[in-house]
Amino acid sequence: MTETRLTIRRPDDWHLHLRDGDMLKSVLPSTSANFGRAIIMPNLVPPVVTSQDAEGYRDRILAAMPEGHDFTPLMTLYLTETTDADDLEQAAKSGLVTAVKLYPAGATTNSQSGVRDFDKVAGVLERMAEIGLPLLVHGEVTTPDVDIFDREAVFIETVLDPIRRKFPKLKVVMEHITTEEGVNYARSGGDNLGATITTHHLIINRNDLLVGGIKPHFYCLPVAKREKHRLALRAAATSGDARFFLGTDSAPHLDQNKLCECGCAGIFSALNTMSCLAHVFEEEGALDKLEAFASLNGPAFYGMAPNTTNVDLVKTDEKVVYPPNIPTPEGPVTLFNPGFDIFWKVENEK
Ligand code: OTD
Ligand code: ZN
Ligand code: ZN
Repeated sequence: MTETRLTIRRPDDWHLHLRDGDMLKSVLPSTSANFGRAIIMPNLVPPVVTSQDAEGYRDRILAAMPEGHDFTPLMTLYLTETTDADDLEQAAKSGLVTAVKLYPAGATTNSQSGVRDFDKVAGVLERMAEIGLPLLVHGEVTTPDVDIFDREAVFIETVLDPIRRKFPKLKVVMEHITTEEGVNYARSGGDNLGATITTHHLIINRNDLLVGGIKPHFYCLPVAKREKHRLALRAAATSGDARFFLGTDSAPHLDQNKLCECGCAGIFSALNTMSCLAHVFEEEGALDKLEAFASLNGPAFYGMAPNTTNVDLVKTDEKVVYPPNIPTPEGPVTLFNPGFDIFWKVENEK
């Protein structure tokens, strides 16, 4: 049996949905087994808005952690038009909160409390620029006249670029970019602009979602785009460029909430992400860039040190079989199916 082994620093996930309660307990081990840290998205119902909310949520995550796992949740606050700049500053300075998340109202799952009038958050953005707290943006406009496939490109032009011009010192992460325009805009920025890329957007395009029958488990927001965009994302992720780093956007929903007339957006990929990424980077002849994407560029952007332990990615001739779904007390959550056989597995440092 032939074996290829790649040792990299333990990866981090710079964009993750863990939910709460039973779902949190069910999905957390998929991440905490292999990742050192993750930026935890605040779109609970109700959202994580105040430092007190973040503290409570962090404690619930830590309480749900399996024994022996060494994982740090990095908390975020959900920016609303009434966010208190002082509360935010205190939460940042105490280390409780690592970033603030901007959702345009209605852009994705549980984003009803998001921002409608950007002038109302100018004071908070000013403060964040001052103290170096990053703003993470879900970069899609939500006005009904803009086609869903154009929402990212229009957001960059009409919202993101004006914000960055108004607050040139503000650190910004373009979350889960899905287009060539997103890649190009991230490349045009300086070192205070970063972009996360999901595993699934490196693998699926909109044909995978829609051709030959609709695939609810490939439905996520931002929606997968045409092939040229997927190729642009692959080029960016595998380039080694420090502005691009992994954010899985693993977003679990019960199957029953995806397989219905109005199915939820979100792909659960935490469990097999590193295996899928090794496959993608190998396909691109860029295995030597995987560590930068998954383990080095993210911490560098956030001003943190990389993890001190390693993981091994090991490829053998033997197929790695992941379960099709994971159980929760309320029903199964389907795991992202990349559409190719997986031969890479993750081994934790002994
Ligand atoms: N996209 N689903 C969810 C969030 C993300 O935009 C996102 O970050 C979710 O279910 O929370 C999704 O498709
Ligand atoms: Zn988002
Ligand atoms: Zn997300």
